[in-house]
Amino acid sequence: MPEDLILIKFGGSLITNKSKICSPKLKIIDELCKAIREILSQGKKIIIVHGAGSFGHLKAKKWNISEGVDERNKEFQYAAIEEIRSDMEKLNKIIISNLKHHSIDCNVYSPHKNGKGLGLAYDLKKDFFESAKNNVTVSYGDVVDCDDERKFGILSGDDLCELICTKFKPSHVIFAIDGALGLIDDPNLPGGGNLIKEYNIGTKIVTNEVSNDVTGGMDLKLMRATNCFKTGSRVSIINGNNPQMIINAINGKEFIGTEFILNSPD
Ligand code: IP8
Repeated sequence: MPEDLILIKFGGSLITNKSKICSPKLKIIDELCKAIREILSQGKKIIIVHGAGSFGHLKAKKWNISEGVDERNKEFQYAAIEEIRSDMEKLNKIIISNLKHHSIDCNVYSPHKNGKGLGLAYDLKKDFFESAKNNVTVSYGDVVDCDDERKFGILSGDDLCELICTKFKPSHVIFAIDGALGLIDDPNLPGGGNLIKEYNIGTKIVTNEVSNDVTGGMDLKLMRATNCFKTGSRVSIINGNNPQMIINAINGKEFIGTEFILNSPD
């Protein structure tokens, strides 16, 4: 396992205003990129995967893109796919230019241009990370084609994270989220529930995310994060609005968030 390869997922709600179409959160994107600079300066290699937020989910939901082709609406769907892919490229460019602003040069891996297949069936290419400029590769959730009757669908950034773990075995995977300090035991409890500091994988928790997401929201994230942990990576879920916590976690310092663990039953 490459000790120095870190995978960071920027959640879509962290980097965009989810309910306002194509609305980036520029300040937090800038702060996250600054944190990436610091992590790189410690000699780490980094893969960044970003979610879609309001650059992807709103139109994908309107045209049912995650369900595949609908013969009655396919013209509208294909037009929407063009728009979503272009919107995702715009969001990606915002992140890339921010990285550049912090003197970070990177490779971009656009999922729909480089592969096919939905969810874990996506054929992530071997050169995904190998040719990384300055040891940074950036990719993102996207609308991708597939060979079955659905013809297309959504590849979530969370799916990509699990695929990357299987192939490249990063030492640490960080899911940077918005809206909570990490995993919460039960968001329906008075006060919004309690932070789970150590999440013993497999433990059932309540997630109440009803959102505009066409991918699985927190449930998918939890499943993908658990599977990343099972490939041998360290996994943490951290509120990305305080990027110092990401740096602390990577450096083995105390941080606020959730650390995945495996406590075998006695
Ligand atoms: O936000 C979804 O990626 P995610 C991609 O990482 C699209 O789940 C285009 C909705």
